[in-house]
Amino acid sequence: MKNKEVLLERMERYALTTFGKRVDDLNNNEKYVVLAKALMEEIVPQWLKSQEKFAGKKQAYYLSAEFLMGRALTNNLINMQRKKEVEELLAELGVDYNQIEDAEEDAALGNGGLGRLAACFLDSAATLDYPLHGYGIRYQYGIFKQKFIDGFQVEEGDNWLEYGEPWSIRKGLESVIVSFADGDVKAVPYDTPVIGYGQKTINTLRLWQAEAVKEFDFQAFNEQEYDLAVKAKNDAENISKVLYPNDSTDEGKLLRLKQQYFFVSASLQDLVRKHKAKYNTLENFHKLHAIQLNDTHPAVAIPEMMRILTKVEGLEWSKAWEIVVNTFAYTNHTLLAEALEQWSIKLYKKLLPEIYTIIEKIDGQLKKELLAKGVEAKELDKYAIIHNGNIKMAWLSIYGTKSTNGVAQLHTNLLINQELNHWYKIYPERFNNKTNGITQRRWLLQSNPELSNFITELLGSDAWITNLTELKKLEKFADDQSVLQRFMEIKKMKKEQLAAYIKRVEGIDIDTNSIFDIQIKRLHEYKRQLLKAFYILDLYYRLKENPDLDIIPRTFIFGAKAAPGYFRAKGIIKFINEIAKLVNNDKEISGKIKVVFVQNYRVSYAEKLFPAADVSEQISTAGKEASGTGNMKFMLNGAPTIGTYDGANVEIVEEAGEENNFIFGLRVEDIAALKDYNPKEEYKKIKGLQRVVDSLVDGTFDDGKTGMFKELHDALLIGASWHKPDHYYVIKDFESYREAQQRVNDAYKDRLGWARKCWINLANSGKFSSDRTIDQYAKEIWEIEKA
Ligand code: 73E
Repeated sequence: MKNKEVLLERMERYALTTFGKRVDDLNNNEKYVVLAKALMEEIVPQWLKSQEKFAGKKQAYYLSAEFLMGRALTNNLINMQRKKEVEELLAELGVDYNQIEDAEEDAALGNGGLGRLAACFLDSAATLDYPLHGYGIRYQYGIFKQKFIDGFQVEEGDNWLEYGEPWSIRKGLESVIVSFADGDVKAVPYDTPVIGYGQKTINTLRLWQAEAVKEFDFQAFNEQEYDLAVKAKNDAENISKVLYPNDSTDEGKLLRLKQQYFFVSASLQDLVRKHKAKYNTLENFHKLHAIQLNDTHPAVAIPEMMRILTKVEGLEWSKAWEIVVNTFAYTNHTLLAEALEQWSIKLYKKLLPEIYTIIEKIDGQLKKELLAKGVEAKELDKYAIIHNGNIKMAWLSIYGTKSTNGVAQLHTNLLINQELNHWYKIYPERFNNKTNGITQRRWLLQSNPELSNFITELLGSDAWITNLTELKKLEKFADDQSVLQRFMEIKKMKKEQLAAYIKRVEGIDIDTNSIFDIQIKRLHEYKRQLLKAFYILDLYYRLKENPDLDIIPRTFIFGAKAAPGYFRAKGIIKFINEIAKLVNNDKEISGKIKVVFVQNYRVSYAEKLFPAADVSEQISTAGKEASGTGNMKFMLNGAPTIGTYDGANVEIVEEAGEENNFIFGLRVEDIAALKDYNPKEEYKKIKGLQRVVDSLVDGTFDDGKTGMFKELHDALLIGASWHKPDHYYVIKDFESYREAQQRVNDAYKDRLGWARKCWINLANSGKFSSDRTIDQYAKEIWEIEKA
């Protein structure tokens, strides 16, 4: 009771001093802000205390260009174990908690899996009492907001800071200067607390904002220099203006390189300054810091640290190299060629000439070392960091770190045996796997309280919240009808909640008795949303021909953003929206199938979608999805997977059994063995397929004269200058997918049998907690200890 009074008193104070009103008179957004501020007053002292307990101990740092945090309020309340109390307090004030929750903008400072993984890792580390802190960029605009107009994706800026962001604290006095060839920029840190479950440990996410070095210049300007002064200010601020909206592609743009160096240099300067203040030497830096590079985006940390150690601090090159290699570790997240970062020498020299010289020196050292290890001179090109006018960031990352890891076993095997095999031969001890994970606090406890409570009730304990393998004990209920019945009731409830939300925000009615078949992830050809689209269209035509076709009603749900410059991905969105229009408006089909492409898929929408799913679509071309993490979120909420043998799907099926999932399609080795694949011939042989593929060009659909549909059709049947026809095997896998979907339909008829599959997936999802992943990073790479 007392806590509540204190909280209310604090809220009243913030309402007065921040908004000049009483709490009663605030709108929902303002109420959200004062609530968060009031909570911060409680969090900050504990945060400071938590930092003290790690003083003098080795700590780990996660350098990432993206942190896809989503909303913080509910997550923080849950981890503080105060959600119920705050809900009650608000209720007493006549305020609905859900409306306050909904007033918070997502912190959408990431594209997809890579950025969300970083967020899950921070939650897990704090919960496990590991000192892990994030370093990144405080983008003023996160990933764009998406709308559909006439079925086309339209992007809008995500000005998430507009109405105030109460969780971060500007630490202006800890600003640092980052130097580029064209001038200096000030990096200002904003710190956000990362609260572990149970609130014992509170770590820090430090995001840097770019500002002009001297506001002073603005006051001193004379008329002629005004525009120059404004330009300098804009140029500086532009660095942290906006997140690049590309997932799994490399954009070799100057501003992107500036962003990378900006946050990396600021972060390293920050760490070095603090370390020196304490130890007055950097010789022991690696004994107290482990720095994980989230993909190659922060790989410039390697030469930057060499610069600081040798040129600023005066250490010997070889000593410095030893410190660097023993400090850094690198995670590879993709094998896609278009995602492997290569910066042009020209760009680097122009912006970071000193860093470029250091990279040259590293490259020279590498060649010597390789020759000494018996590599033949003619083989050196394969390893060269600088080659053909480009700098290969992956090579730099492997050579400059003690650890290179993949994100699922299949992915790591492909790295070791194929893509990076030549490197593996030189440094086998550096390579390891760390299968991704997700935090059950957000993806079950927060997003599915109904199922969470049921689990706790059955287990007689909530230990699963911090030890997900406890769920294995649920397996003994797999044949308990009353348990399965309750599970189905909860699933129905989550479907109703989702349906109500979809009705409200999309204006579409969906039938909660239908199978909710969901594919939510970035739009990319390799993820094959098009395969699902073709399946739906084929099913539609089959239903038209045979109204008695025996199917369980289905709602096909998609959520995906396409990179604004990815023409084909946008074409696929338009195509699916055209199919949705055709299917949803056909009275003859009504009640059988429906297609919904939700707008602006993001973390807070995901929290509503995963718990409501009956089927999880994980249908990437084998070998292309490094891990996937959405697949784990579905599993944790008890949805079987229809998927390929790719990424972490392999491990999901290993845990939950093939018989409880729906595996189809070519495997990695099948694709490798394919010869003379001719989709133009093959698509004619598969019943119904030609009709749906040709719907792209035969006038069935209208792409508004953009040429999008023809281009998609050509990509499948003719190919393009940069790829063979159907290089993601949509046509090749179609029949196998359709057959797997038939198995889904048939299995769902047996309601209890279906619930049993869901249940066994849930019970075996323990491995996919990011708590397990973080424990492995902490022990096997970072060598850090819990508080
Ligand atoms: O398979 C996912 C993986 O689960 C992978 O595609 C994704 O990372 C996830 C987390 O490990 C990923 N994103 C990027 N590369 N891999 C990427 C590349 C460039 C820019 C932004 C993101």
